[in-house]
Amino acid sequence: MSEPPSEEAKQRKILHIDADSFYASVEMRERPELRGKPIAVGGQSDRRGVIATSSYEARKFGVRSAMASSRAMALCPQLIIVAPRMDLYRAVSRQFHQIFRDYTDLIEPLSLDEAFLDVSDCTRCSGSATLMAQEILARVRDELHLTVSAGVAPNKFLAKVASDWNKPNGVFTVPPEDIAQFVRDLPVSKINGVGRVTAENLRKLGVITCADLQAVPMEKLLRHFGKYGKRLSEVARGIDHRPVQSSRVRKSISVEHTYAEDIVELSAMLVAMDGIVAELQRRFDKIEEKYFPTKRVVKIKYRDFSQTTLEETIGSSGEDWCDPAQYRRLLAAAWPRGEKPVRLLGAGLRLQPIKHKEGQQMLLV
Ligand code: DCP
Ligand code: MG
Repeated sequence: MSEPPSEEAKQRKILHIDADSFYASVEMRERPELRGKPIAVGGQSDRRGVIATSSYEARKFGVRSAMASSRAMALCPQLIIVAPRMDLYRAVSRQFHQIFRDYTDLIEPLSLDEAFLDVSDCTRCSGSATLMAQEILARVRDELHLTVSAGVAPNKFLAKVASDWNKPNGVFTVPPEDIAQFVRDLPVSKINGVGRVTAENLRKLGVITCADLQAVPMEKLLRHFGKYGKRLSEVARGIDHRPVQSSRVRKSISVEHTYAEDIVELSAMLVAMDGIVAELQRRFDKIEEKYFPTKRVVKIKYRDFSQTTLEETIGSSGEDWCDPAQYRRLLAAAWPRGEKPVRLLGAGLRLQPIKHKEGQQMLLV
């Protein structure tokens, strides 16, 4: 008789779920007059003036995420651009997660519209991950009037690739016995983490598909890509041991800079602070879907290594969290505590995960 599989060898069942044209679909659900039209979310009024996403109708014209709104309008003059409503999308995301939790608690969100679910221990649907995915799609459609797509596979890498395969509103399963065939023709650019630069470096080695990558000796991969070479070699064969991790909760985000020469004048510190806050803003933008800032923090390390921090609760919502003027004001208030030349300045935000606000703004559908 065979032994029960060890934890390591146990076949996992992973779902990757990704909403279809997420922000745009939510807007079309809320505003029926937009349905069936080329629409985009983002744009004009947004201070960055870019498209966050577009409806599938708009995509036919080439309108894409991260494109300048002016270019999108040139491609599709009848395009309707609506302003994003993040609170609404957060509320919808929580509703997705409520459905997911009927299948597992092991959920790793990647963004508001995307998550990995480890359903290995779920007994619903006779334990069939594909049936669970189909049921989730049907529930999202019936209960939330939106569509999502799902990838089903024994690991995160394959599940994520697969969720794109039958998009929109589709499920694609990579069963263990199909892995070798599935990866063979897969372009390496589909590997999560292989950006334009890595793809180009791989191309120079003659590598376009995962089959090409499998043929490259490990020592060559290590030479060209360092430690990442090992991971590349594994994913090329469809291997990925990363567990699904319920999200790590951040308590704060900060940017610090140590200056080559101490800064003596407060006026120069204030100018330097603007640069630090710009970087903080850039980093916070990447996680803003998951956290609310609760406090601003300024840190000063003086020439003699003594240090001080000053923090301030952020008041009403809607204010600009990374407002440089607010950080300058805090710095000007904190510096006189030591009144010495400064070797390091820092700016940060204390954070609260958005899920803690659950229930406060539930959307009625
Ligand atoms: N988003 C953004 N800026 C980008 C990419 C995305 O603001 N450069 C936002 C808007 C999207 C949401 O994130 O609606 C989800 O991103 P996806 O990449 O999953 O794109 P969509 O869900 O819009 O479309 P798809 O159907 O291709 O998943
Ligand atoms: Mg999506």
